[in-house]
Amino acid sequence: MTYHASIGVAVIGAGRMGADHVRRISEVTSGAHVAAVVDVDIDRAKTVAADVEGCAAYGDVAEALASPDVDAVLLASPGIAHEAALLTAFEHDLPVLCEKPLTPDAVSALRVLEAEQRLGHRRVQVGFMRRYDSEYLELKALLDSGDLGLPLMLHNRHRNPSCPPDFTSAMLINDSVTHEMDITRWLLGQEITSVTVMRPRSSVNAPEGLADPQFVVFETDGGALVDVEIYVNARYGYQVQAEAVCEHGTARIGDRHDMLVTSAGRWGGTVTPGFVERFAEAYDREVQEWVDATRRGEVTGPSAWDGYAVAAVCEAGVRSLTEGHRVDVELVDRPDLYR
Ligand code: ISE
Repeated sequence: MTYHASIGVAVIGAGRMGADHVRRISEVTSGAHVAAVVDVDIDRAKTVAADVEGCAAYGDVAEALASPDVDAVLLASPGIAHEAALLTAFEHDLPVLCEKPLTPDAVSALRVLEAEQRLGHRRVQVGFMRRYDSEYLELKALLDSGDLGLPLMLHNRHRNPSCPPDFTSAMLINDSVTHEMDITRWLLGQEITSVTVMRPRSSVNAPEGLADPQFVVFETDGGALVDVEIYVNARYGYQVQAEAVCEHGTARIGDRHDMLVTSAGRWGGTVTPGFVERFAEAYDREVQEWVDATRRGEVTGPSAWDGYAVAAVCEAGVRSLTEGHRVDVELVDRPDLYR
């Protein structure tokens, strides 16, 4: 087995997530360094690269990935640009940690699956980072142990303080509930077979025309029922909670209180302001495990199949939101590479 001392990572996309990953790889992760920062806005790439010694800035993905200094790719550009970047990475047989979504829709996700199958081995890990959160890991271990019997229901709450100005009603599904789609499939080891999206009246906090909050129900091929409350303008902070209801007990995560203060007739703790803070440890663990696997010459974590399956569930979800009824999820047969 070849073990690489330090892998050179090209970070594609120098926005909020990309810049955070550059910082993480430079300051937190061991066994990797940022060799290149790529952004269509070359000035933005230069600004982020300037903080890292020996790091090159590029405006073009193909040029960056052809560099002999690049051993792996962290893809943090907008989803619309993922397919082209993934196919370029495949040309160089480079491992890729691809921030969600794999691609914006199931048809393009299938093209990525097909290209990866032509390589004959997995190259892509999709950035569903909740799988690396210590509380979700604990819940997964408990469910897998079978101590509580079979999971029957999963209740999820997902609240953001506010959403970007260009957020649409469909993005509550595609950009936010996408995490619960992945976590449901992973925690239960089941595929989602249908999605129903319901909408209460919109919050006064939501921008005009945005259907926020929404209430989403998944059915699974293992007979479980899953609900997700998504509310992206909750104002008070960032909160993600899950409760599994099993045959012999329940398990709940996400209450997250460290210090509790009692004073002036009230008691309580604090709520994290956003997902970067709430899932900081999960992002660190995700990137470290990706780097460790890459150095061993392996690919682990959520696969391109997981990215495709979630894209298919998103499509059913958006249809349910617009058409107002339950929509079945259509999946192709799982290829051998992903079994
Ligand atoms: C954002 O893109 C994320 O990935 C966050 O984890 C999620 O909480 C948020 O709703 C999304 O917009």
